[in-house]
Amino acid sequence: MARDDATAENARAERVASMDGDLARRAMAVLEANWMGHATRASARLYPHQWSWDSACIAMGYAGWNQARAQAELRWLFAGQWEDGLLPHIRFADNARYFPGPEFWQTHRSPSAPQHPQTSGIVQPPVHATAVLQVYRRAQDRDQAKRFLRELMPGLVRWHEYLYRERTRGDDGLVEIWHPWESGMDNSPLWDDALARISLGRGAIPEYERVDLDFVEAAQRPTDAEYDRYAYLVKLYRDLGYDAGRIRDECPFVVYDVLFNSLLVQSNRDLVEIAQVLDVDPEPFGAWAKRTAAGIDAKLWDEAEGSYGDYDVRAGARVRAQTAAAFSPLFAGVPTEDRARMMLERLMASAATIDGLGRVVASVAPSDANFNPALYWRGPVWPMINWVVHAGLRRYGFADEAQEIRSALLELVRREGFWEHYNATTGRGEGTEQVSWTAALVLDLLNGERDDEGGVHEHT
Ligand code: 9WN
Repeated sequence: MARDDATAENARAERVASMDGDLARRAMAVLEANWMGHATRASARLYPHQWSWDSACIAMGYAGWNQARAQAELRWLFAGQWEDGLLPHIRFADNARYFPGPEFWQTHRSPSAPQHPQTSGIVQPPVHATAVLQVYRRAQDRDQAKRFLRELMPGLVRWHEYLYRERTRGDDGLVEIWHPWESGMDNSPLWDDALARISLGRGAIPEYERVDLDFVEAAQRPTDAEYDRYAYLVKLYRDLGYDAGRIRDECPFVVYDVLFNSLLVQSNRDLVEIAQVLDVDPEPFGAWAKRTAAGIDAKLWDEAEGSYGDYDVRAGARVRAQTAAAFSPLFAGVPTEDRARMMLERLMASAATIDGLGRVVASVAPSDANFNPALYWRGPVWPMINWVVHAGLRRYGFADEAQEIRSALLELVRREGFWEHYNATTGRGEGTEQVSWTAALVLDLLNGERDDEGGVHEHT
């Protein structure tokens, strides 16, 4: 970097650090502590590797104060991409303790997996094109940032091509997930029925040992029965050599998830913009966005309920659970204005109210029978979900409600620090601590104050 650019970047880092009292500085310190020299571990203790969707969020957090880091983060992730385009949900660091580690995944059984680096063999929600574009937008050195776009675009395209090639069936434009971990919302009640249908005969469960309970109370983590099924599905995929065609036929867990598909629509829209910057034909990405948005509207909207939701492909039925994922189509500009208004009412009625904070989005609606304020994806407040909903509300012009959620989330973090999630009744920080994407999304929200209306795109 030229001296002038370095000075400008330092000046900007200083400006960012002084935002919101010491909140931004504290957020930056979390990322600094989790920086491994080439990428950022998801958290200080429980998650010592690079996670796919965390990493995209982390890059957005770095983008406003350290472009070099933001770009390095995404480059490192994409260096773990498989030959068939699969972007793995974990890129492993060496010698770190976590279950399931590379010895359990055994991805060498797939001809597409890289020998090095070691990775997992499933995916996470596709928020990467959105992250790449955000990094570009926040860059000061436009030429360099354009080179970064040019460098990352092929990997992004191969990633989406993989999803449309291997993860669709029929022509409804929706992509499917094959593991609860692929949703990013591991023990959400969304998966209860699909997992309950998996009966594990003698010898079906591979040998494994949980590590997570060494770090976090069991009451805030998935059950052993859930872990048995998570491990069983991984074993099934590795036994099938991670062959997508065979998994598609044999997998007992196949879901069209509304959050995953909504993030994909937005990522496609962002690919359109990236293509335009690079003077490349944007049409194929626009067509993907349109197709998947239409699929969400046709298959995942329930008129009687007035809500979007997931679809269990194996059961041939909608999934009944009131989770925050239902609001994610707002983020991608999918619903009509009428539907958006219905969603807004439902959202604000089902939000969590924590003493002195105003409303914030709980992962499961407090009125849902499965709601548990402290149990991971079954109730607690997750920053990423609130970030998605906040952007969705702004996109549709629901500025006051967006502001309410933003303020409440930031206040939770100010009070408690950078936790994985926050108790939906008491607001206490729970799960694991020193969490990178919590810090990064706080930085992005603080930075967003300075953006033009929304930092999200027009509703198309
Ligand atoms: C499994 C890293 C990840 C997040 C997920 C969150 C949790 C892992 C786990 O942590 O999942 O991928 O071991 O519980 O559910 O959303 O990406 O922060």
